[in-house]
Amino acid sequence: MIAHATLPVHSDLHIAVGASVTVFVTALLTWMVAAAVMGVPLGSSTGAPSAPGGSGGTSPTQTVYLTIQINPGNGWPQYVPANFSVAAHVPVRITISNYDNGSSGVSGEFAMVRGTVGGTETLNGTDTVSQVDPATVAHTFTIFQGGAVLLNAPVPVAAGSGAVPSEVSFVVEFNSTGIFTWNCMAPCGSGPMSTPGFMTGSISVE
Ligand SMILES: [Cu+2]
Repeated sequence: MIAHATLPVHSDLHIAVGASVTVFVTALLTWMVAAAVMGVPLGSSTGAPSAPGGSGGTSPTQTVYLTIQINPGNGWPQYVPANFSVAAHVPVRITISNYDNGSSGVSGEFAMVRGTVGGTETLNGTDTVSQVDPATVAHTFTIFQGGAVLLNAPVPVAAGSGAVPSEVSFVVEFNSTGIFTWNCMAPCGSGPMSTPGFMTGSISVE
């Protein structure tokens, strides 16, 4: 009777301990991956490291991947994710994969690359450019500050049917913390352009 009574208890205890260890390890791994992605030094409780020590050290570049897709529900183009966080004072590489093959066209101002490191963006992993043909632009990734363009990255259309995305990649470094709103300045539709989560969103610089 006693053996029968105690065994299930022990068994349940083991399951409970195992589950909590699994949850803890999962949480730890999640934090480590997030910390690595965010460029936060492991073991440090504060982010935003300054210039890397030592000569010839590589900068702790963060990487952000954004996708422009057509929302299957309403057919609007949208950036995914639209809202994300980065650390201030470190280079951030933003890579945008665009599956939209429809051109919106932009004015010349928004066909120029502005505010990136080097004043350029890389197209499809090969061509480094400071501007693109305005007629080929599907969307832009643009940040205004005080009425001036702080950042502008034009995103060309995807070729053909859009099965293979066009890719734009650039590096930007935020010098101050805060919430930055980004917009697409290509006239891709009043709905998506005015709706957070589609062609506008926010970057939390921490
Ligand atoms: Cu757009």
